[in-house]
Amino acid sequence: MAAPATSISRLPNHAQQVQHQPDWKRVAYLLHASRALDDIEESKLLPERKVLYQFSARGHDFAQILLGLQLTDPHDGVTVYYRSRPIMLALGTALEDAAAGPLARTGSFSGGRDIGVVFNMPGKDGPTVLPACGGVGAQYTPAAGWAQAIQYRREELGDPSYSRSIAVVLGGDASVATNGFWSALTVATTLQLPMLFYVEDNGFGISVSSKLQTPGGNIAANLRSFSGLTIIEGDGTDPAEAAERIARAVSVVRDSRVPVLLRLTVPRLSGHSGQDTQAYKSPEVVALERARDPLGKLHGYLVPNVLSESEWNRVAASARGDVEAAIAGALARPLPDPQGVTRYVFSEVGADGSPEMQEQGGLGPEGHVFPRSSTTPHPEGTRINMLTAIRRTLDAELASNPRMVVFGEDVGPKGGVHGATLGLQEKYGIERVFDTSLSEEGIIGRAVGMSIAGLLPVAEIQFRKYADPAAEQLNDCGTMRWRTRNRFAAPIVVRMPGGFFKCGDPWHSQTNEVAWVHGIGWHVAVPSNAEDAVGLLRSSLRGNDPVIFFEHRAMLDGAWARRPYPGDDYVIPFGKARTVRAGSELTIVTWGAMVERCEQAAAASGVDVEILDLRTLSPWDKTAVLTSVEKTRRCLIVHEDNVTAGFGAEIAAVLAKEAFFNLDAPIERLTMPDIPSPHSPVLLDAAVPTPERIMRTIQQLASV
Ligand SMILES: Cc1ncc(C[n+]2csc(CCOP(=O)(O)OP(=O)(O)O)c2C)c(N)n1
Ligand SMILES: [Mg+2]
Repeated sequence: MAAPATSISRLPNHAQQVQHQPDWKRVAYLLHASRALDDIEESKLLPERKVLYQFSARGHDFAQILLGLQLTDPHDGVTVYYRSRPIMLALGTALEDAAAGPLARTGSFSGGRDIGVVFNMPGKDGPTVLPACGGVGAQYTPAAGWAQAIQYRREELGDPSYSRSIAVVLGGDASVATNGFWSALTVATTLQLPMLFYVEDNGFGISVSSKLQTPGGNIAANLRSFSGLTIIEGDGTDPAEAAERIARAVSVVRDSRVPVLLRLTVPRLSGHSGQDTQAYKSPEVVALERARDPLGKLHGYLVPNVLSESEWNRVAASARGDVEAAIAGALARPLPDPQGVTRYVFSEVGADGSPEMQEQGGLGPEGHVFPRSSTTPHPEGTRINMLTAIRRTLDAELASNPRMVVFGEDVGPKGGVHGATLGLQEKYGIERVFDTSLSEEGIIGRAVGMSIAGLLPVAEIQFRKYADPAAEQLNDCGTMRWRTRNRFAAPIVVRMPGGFFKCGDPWHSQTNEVAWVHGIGWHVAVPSNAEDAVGLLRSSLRGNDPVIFFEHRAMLDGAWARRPYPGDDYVIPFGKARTVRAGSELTIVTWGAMVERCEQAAAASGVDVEILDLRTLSPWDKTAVLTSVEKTRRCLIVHEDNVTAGFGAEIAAVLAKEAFFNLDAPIERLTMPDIPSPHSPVLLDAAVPTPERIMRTIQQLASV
């Protein structure tokens, strides 16, 4: 057996004695199985169009298998990417399931909803593989969230079974150029989280050289002076070296609870995906890559010292036979049922009335029981502003739910730039209420990882516009339940202030709440006053779906929005509009800061106006709107967001179809024009609907 290769820089001494002899026969079997899957897909199933999207792992496979066999702790969490099938096999994915994914059959990890190599695996009997994403770099920050949740569950929730658990993220050499990589690296190193960054460097991102992803092409070399990070490098095709490096990297993270970056060089022996001819690689490069094939090297390493030639051949034949049987089994599985394609966007209730719970993610699967809720307000004391109402609700829920954590930029000692978390860190400690690095992708991706690890993350985005850098994580969070066919969900709550205040501007005053209504899987709440903020926020914090909770800046301390605190058990179910004012001649549908303005306008208009405050836009109360419009026969929709494809367009479309014969006038919209929010109060008044303009529009519409 070859001796381990020499040690590398910056390793703690204890790691020098790491045991790294894997079960080589098992490694050989898994490697042959992975090759057989790739081979049959590439040579048969892809040309036959039974597999539509193929990603070969040839060359990456060997080292991934070694890594997977090291991940034995039941609370290890792994985020993978599209070239990660070998590690899935090593972690226990059955061959038939692994084959069924690319064939888009039932029973696979997405039931034909997602590309076959975009894996997930709930952690019932071992490590969790968090739902993979197609976006390169998206895998990093959820892994950091998992790592932080390990610490939280061990230290705050006092669960010693997390003492040696780690988070592992797999990524390619091009992925190190992404925001997600740098965001997760910052989180893991500043907080010293037990997280392994496993970089599979094949020199290419599709066709682009790694020299364009990081200067000189070697991320490990560039990160050598990065504080708080242990770097290990090696050849991912050399059996002895790869086994030693991987065992060492895992053991440093497990034992020392610190982040490690392990960069292994590997050849990509096939095209990037089934469609890629690799015409951009010279024959010399292809030949050099072939010469590095880890399968040949493993054969040379094991035969005859560990396995005889005939044993090796038997292992290869049995893996091939098992894969052929698995593919036959997968092909015999039914195709997905088209009738079910719209299911599991949100949590669903079964025939017996109990939730059809996701297997993993959020509080539900672990049986968390919330205190009693009430839909009846019990107003207490004097009126408080919306900001205090939000803070008090967070406080009450933090007190009763040890799995809840609140975080974002400046939410710690400062209490948030708007003051919503003032005093909460002092009361609940730095582990439960904490500042984050300035990376919205890091905030949301971390929240996703924490949620999958069974916590309730409540993330603050400082201003709505600054959710933009987190767009990918927000999207992937919302679609998770559907993508995984209810195996996983990440019910996180994202609070974000926005809208105009005393003035506007293109950065702090955007509303654009419609983006998440259009996005998949998000509930969207837009409270207009303190009482509704309490009820809607508590519903969000006790729900089982991700929520965007929009806090309008003008209402946070607005006098009109003040209400008495409605009690620590008060909840408002989503999708229930509030009738702000009953009337018979015209319906206004509105929400957020426009509710107050509509009320003023209606009072001065001389028209008998009914005002509905939708309170939530996803879901929205269609029944209330249709019932009101059937009565008044006129509808004005008022919102602060831009007009084109604003949420008013959706309401108008539904009314045009479902209330067509009940309308006496065209549906009218009064909104901001299609411009960013202007700064000068004079310009702002010209853009955002004012009570005067709303009043005039009411009068015009009433006279049609
Ligand atoms: C955000 C994003 N941008 C672009 C793509 C298209 N894309 C898919 S894989 C890939 C290259 C990734 O290369 P690397 O990280 O080195 O992994 P490898 O495929 O080489 O293993 C690109 C550009 C994507 N999936 N996601
Ligand atoms: Mg690459």
